[in-house]
Amino acid sequence: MRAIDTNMQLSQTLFGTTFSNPVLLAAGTCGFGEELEDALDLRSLGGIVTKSVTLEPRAGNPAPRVVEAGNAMLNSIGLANPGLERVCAEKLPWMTEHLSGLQVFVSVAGHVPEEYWRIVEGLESTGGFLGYELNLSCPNDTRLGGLPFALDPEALKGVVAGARVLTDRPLLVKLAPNVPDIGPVAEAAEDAGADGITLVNTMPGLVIDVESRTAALGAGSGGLSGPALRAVGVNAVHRARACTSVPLLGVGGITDAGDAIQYLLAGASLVQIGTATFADPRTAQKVCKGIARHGDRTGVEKIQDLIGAYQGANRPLSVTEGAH
Ligand code: RRO
Repeated sequence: MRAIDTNMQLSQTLFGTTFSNPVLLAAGTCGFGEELEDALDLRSLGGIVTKSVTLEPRAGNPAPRVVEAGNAMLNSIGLANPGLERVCAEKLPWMTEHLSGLQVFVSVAGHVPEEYWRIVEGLESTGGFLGYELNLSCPNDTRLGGLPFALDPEALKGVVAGARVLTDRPLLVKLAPNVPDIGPVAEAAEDAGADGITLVNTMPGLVIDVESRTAALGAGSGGLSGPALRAVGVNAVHRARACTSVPLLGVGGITDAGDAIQYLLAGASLVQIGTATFADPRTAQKVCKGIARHGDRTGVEKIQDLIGAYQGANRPLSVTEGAH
């Protein structure tokens, strides 16, 4: 793709490096970049997040792994990935050769804190990526005997603090939407050493086939994504912005530039495109162009002028207004 023809400055410096624009591809939607190589010019993007990497290879959950769920998608992939050894031997060399100049975060997942730390240690001496996104919020493969770490702030802090001492690279933490208030969870991630926070992973959901009375997904319940999740994600960014000062990455239900701008206004510095890429692999590029068009049309000179510019309730109502 040619550089976008715009007066708006889309680039920004974050985590000590330059992001040419604010639109990334979300974890689990582009493999390690190779899955979309033929469909779009990856280097036109702000960056990508890889499929979550586990210590051992994982075949994933039984099919079907993806079903429609109203204005949403439900998945239970089950963390299918080649495992740390093959990622180091095959994926990172490919990424180094083909994606140089693109900002890449490697998503990391595990059942116990030590697995996260061993993966970070295993990747640390290799090149081909900028930083990590700790996936503490997969709804389909929880930590041993419990909830995802992102639902337990004390446990989350332990994982993040342990990873923090192992690397100087940017460390993102990906949170789950299904908590009463995500603000304090984001605060816990920041306190433990996160450089940035990604909000949100998918929402636990279930689709039942009424004829067979069994789950539509092979594995039963799954994670809900797509437009139905967007308002949840935007609110999560808004809450996290109020409670933290690190850069935020907004993800959930973005299909066009307007959706992405909502996340930016709520306080996200970067956005990630997930489900919409499956329908149209060029969504991220279109979103980026649309942000630039919005900026040119409304006189926004640089992306930073949109970030956090949400003005609050349109017309705050008192419950007693109009009462006599
Ligand atoms: O692989 C999955 O089933 C999966 C993961 Br790791 C995740 O973080 N979120 C999701 O919806 N699915």
